[in-house]
Amino acid sequence: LSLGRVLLTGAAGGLGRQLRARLRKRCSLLRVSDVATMEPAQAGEEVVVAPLEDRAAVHQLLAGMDAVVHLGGISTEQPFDAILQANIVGVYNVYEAARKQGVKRIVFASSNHVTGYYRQDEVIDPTMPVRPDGYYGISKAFGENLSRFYFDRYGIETVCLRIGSSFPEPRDRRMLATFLSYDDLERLVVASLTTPIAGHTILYGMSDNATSWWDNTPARHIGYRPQDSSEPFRAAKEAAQPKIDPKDPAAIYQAGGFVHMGPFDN
Ligand code: NAI
Ligand code: 15L
Repeated sequence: LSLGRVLLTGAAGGLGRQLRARLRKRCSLLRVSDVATMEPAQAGEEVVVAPLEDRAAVHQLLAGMDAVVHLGGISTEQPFDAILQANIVGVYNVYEAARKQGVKRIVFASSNHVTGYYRQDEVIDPTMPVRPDGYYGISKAFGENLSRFYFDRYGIETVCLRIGSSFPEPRDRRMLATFLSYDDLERLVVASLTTPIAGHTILYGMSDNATSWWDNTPARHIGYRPQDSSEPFRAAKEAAQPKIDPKDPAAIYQAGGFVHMGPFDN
């Protein structure tokens, strides 16, 4: 089943490089974009350097596409002005371009930091109110709300992936709960692109971890079935990292160390 003509933003990043290699063989055309330098185009690819805050450039990026996987933007907590341009103006440009260019489905890389101020001793689902842990999480909540508006008003479908921690392996104890393997990331993105009716859906991007803070039951219709788990990494991670102080906010809140980032003097 071909995924058709797909735009991948953030293609120079950690997840972008993974998904580029994995999606390439499934698309009739994969257009990849970033503000940073990317590998040259292979067969079936187009490579376009474009900043997301450049409205005209983003409108060109979406021309002729069937779907977008929007990973581009700032991926950690940073000063508001930087987040405003890359993540807030950037995601607005993507949705306005989708409306004008007739693109009907978007997979939006949101983040668990939309709900980072829930506690590590509670299990939440995607229907619960957001509790962002910084400007970065707020920008992702903006993207989720913006995409809901573009669905309600214009019928553009979006699957918002509140990605946990997607790296080659969990980096610390916290990531035993939040880990998303690269293979499961691919499964999640492919399910989001191919499910017959996506509507507007929010779900957490996680593997089938033994410990978890998130319940994806409200998004079962997407058909995502994780096959990996953080469990094989548990013994090594627990041996490498002493238990952190339970009074430390980084151990209390799902955000982990993000609660210690900022404030910034702009
Ligand atoms: P990354 O930081 O490695 O990649 C992001 C890419 O976006 C970079 O290549 C960067 O050059 C590009 N970018 C930044 N500002 C831009 C702008 N103004 N215009 C055009 N391109 C711009 O991040 P990573 O890990 O690959 O994450 C991809 C997406 O997934 C991000 O949106 C991130 O917020 C989200 N995410 C990732 C998680 C993870 O565990 N890796 C967890 C939660 C969310
Ligand atoms: C994110 O949103 C970040 O992009 C990523 O770098 C990780 O820190 C991840 O969340 C996490 O919460 O572990």
